[in-house]
Amino acid sequence: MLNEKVFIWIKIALGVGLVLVIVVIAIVALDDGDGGNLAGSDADTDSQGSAEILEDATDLTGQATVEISTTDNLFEPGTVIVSPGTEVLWTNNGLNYHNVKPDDPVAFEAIPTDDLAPGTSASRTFANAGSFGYYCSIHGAPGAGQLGAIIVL
Ligand SMILES: [Cu+2]
Repeated sequence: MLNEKVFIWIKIALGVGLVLVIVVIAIVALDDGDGGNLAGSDADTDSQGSAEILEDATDLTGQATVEISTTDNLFEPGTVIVSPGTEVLWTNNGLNYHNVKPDDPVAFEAIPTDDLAPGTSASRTFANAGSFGYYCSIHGAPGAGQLGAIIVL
């Protein structure tokens, strides 16, 4: 009797263990799939966005330094095309405080509000090709309000 009960419990334990292993494998597999899809869709969105933006962009390729005037509340020119290695200099010509934050938080180092007070300038250098949308978080959000884009070709 005892041996039969123990055997049954061992069977149950093995069954539960197998189910747990399957669940863990399924979760890991789903996570991997999501991560891959997210990265893929981000890249797709960026390339499509830059293609649409290119028509309205100001071509400033071949210049070592490019200036963007920050006013209340616009970046002018809003979308610029520059060459790799270009220093982009934002100057706050407005009366209000502004900042420069990349749509993708890790795309480039943001320029904080304190570094772009009225009458001051701050720059970032764009070494690599890509499309770098940005915005002022005081007067905009990613893709809305006070925004611009640096397209490095
Ligand atoms: Cu602003």
